[in-house]
Amino acid sequence: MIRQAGKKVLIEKLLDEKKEALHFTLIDPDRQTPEKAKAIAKKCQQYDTDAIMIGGSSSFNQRLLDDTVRAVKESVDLPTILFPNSAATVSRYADYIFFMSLLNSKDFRYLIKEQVSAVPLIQSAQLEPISMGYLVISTSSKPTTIEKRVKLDVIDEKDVTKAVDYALAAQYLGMSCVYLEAGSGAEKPVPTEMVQAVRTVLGVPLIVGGGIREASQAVAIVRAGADVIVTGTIVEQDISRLKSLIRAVKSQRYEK
Ligand code: 1GP
Repeated sequence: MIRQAGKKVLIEKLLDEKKEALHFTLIDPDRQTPEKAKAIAKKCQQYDTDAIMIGGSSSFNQRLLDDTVRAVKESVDLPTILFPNSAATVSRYADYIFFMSLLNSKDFRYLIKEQVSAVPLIQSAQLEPISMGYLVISTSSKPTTIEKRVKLDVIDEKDVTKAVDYALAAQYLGMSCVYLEAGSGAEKPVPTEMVQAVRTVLGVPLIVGGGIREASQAVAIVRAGADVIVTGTIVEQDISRLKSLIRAVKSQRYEK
C-alpha cells in the first residue's frame, strides 16, 4: 500500500479526538524484562497515557526489542511507536515508527544515513512512519547519553532563537512534528521560555521530553504550548508518580 503524503498522522488524530494535551510513555527495552514492560504498559494505560513509545537505549538487542514490543501490544490497546536510536533498533511488530532526523547532529549518520538503512524493514513490515524533526537541547551540566553519543551543533537552553529556527526548518522541510529533547534523565527539562517561543511560530505538533519528573514541570510545559509530554525515567523509578503527572497534564485547558 502506498501511504499518501499529507494525510493526518497519529498525533494530529489523537489531538483532534481527545482535545487535550497528550502523554506518551517511553519504555526502554534494556531496562526491564518484556514481562515487566507488559505490566508497566498496562499500568500506564490505566493512568491514561495515550501511546507507548519503545526505544531510547544506547545498546541494541533485536530479540529483546521484538519481545518487548510484542509483550506491550498484548497487554494494551494503545498505539505503539518505535523511538529508534539507529536502523538497528527497528522492530516489525510495532504500529508506528518515529521517522526522525536529529537535525542538530553534526553527524550525517543521524541526519539521514540510519533512516535510509531502516527503509527496507519499515516497508516490508508496513510500519507507519511519523516524520519528526528531533532537536536535542542542552540543559544539563553533565552531558546526557545522547550528548555523549552524537556530535551536536549545540543548542543551549538559553539559545531560544536557534531552537526556533531549527524547529521552523523542520516544518519547512515538511516534517509532521517537532520534538524538543533534553535527553533521558536530563537534570532539567527544556525551559518553558523555549517551548513557548517555538509554539508561537510552529504549525505542527510539538513534543517535549527529557528530565520531566514532576507534575508541576509537565503542567508548565503544557501551558507553554507543548502538545505531547514524554516521560521515561519516572516509569522506571517511581511509576506511582506517573498517575498524578498524567492527570495534571490532562487537566490543563488545551487549545490547539
Ligand atoms: C527521552 O524524552 C525522553 O528521550 C524521556 O526522558 O527519561 O528523562 O523522562 P526521561
